[in-house]
Amino acid sequence: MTSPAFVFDAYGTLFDVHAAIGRHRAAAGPDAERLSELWRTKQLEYAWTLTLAGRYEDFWTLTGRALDFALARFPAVDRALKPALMEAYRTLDAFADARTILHALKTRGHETAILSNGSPAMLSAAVAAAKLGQDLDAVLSVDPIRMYKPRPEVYRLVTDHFGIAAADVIFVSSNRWDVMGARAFGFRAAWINRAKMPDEYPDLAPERVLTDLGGLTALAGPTPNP
Ligand code: LAC
Repeated sequence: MTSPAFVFDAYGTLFDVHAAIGRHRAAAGPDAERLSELWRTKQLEYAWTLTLAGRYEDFWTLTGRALDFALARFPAVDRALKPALMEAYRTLDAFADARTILHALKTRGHETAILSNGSPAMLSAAVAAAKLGQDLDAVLSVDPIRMYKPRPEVYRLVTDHFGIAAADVIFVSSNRWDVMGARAFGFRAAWINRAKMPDEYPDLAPERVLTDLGGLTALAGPTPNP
């Protein structure tokens, strides 16, 4: 049996997208959480709608436009925070269990990667800031093919890169729509349901639903003897 490759979504899965507002919550005021939610919602919406329209702008540009919209929607938040929020997004905090699980998977002999809508520059800045690079074999961005997940062409970047079959990939995402896309392509998948959201897409279900990344060790091979 081939040892599966573990491929991770970036934003929301390894990196906490709400950590940017977390660094500036006091300055942002009482609308901080709602601003952060709308920022994320619009960022994803722009990626999906442009892809449906056959257009492409990179994810950093869309992240900035989504923040412009959220700031306009919540005018009590000082617009002058935009550069600081964008810089915080560039170097987001990783979830506490991200480094540990990547290291555990590498130690067990699995290949590991990120597959993300993020642009190459923002992904390399986030990976470096969170010190995740040493346990990642690849950081794959949609940017070369100029379309966003959940297009099947994006998931194919993984099988092309590693030269493996879709069934030999365990895709890990906290975004249920991304798990749907991965399953539709033929990956195995684990859904990290940190927020305890109700399930969706019943025909394209994950193999495991976990509350954090640590539970992935149940899908990994045994720890090698020292
Ligand atoms: C990503 C976004 C969609 O990293 O979370 O691809």
